[in-house]
Amino acid sequence: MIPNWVRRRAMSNQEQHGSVLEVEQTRVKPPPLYKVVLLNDDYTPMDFVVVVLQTVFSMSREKATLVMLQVHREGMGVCGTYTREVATTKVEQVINLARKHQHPLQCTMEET
Ligand code: TYC
Repeated sequence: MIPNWVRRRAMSNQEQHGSVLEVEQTRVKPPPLYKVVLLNDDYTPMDFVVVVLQTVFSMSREKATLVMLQVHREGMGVCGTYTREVATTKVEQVINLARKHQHPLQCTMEET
């Protein structure tokens, strides 16, 4: 399968080959990826973290529980790896949900 980051350039080749339309594929550098990292704190309820992981990262309840427990025990955990724009949006969604419910839950992103 051709990855998204392969720029497809349709090039009219009329000058050289009459009316034949050729498609030229140019490989470009893949975009940098970012890990979205969830941070532990002493106050955010475990159930809330599980719901956030299910909602923002489309995790099953079981997977969300595993990630939440990992963050609880280790201090931080990776929720997923995304392009910069998607990672930024997910960090904002987590922080906004936490703020709305007055929990101190924090989330950040770092380049892989
Ligand atoms: N440590 C929290 C508690 O004991 C639970 C928690 C888990 C909080 C993960 C944040 O990212 C977090 N209630």
